[in-house]
Amino acid sequence: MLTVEFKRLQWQQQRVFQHNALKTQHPTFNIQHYPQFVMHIHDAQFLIGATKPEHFPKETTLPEVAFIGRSNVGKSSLINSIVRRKNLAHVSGTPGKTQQINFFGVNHQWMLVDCPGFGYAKVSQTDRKAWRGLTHNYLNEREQLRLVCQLVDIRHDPSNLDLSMIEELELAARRYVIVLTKKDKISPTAAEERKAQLAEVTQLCFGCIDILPYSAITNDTRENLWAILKRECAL
Ligand SMILES: Nc1nc2c(ncn2[C@@H]2O[C@H](COP(=O)(O)OP(=O)(O)OP(=O)(O)O)[C@@H](O)[C@H]2O)c(=O)[nH]1
Ligand SMILES: [Mg+2]
Repeated sequence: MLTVEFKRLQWQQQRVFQHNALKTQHPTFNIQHYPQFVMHIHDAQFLIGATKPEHFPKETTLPEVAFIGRSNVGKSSLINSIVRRKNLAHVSGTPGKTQQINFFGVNHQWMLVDCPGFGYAKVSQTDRKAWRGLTHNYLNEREQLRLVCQLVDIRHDPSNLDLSMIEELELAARRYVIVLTKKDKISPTAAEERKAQLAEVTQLCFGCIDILPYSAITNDTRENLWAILKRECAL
């Protein structure tokens, strides 16, 4: 007879196994051959920049996808890449550019949410606390938030701040994808190694649904991200 504790462990093991299986794609599967994953963007516009939770749009129930990560990691560039626009979200070589939570509406169907970057040394302690509080509030309280893209620079080990964001997402019971940005800057082998490292780090995490190397220059894994967005937001 199985004890309850043993059954629980067995169930947990099974979850981890299923979860890891999800992260591994079949090597011959090329998503670009599947037209159903292509996303047609006919409308994308900036809606509001929120500096307080009271500013978050209230009159909408559209599904939202949020983008979080260190300052300069490529959040705004990723948003532009997803909607195939050059300047929808402001991209800058100067870190700490996005200082509010920016909401963008897409196709009047769903929303992209660009959060302020964390970890930029030159931002004052007070500002840093305020942005952190705002993002925390958004991640924990926002009902229509369906998916979070947590961005990590593919060239570096995840920092303590990256890891604490993953922990925060787990605690908030959010579903999230780890997007490894700037993959055009390293070799495919090094990219695979980084992906494996992140898979190891998140192997006991329940909320992490995928780890996706990405380049906002080549956009070659855009269909993969579209497919995830479509599924998570039921688009
Ligand atoms: N080579 C390369 N450069 C990228 C990529 N994505 C972003 N960048 C560059 O990285 C810099 C920062 O990009 P942003 O998109 O502004 O980064 P962010 O995370 O929005 O930055 P903050 O708003 O300051 O938090 C810019 O110079 C981009 O051109 C990428 O995939 N490949
Ligand atoms: Mg930005």
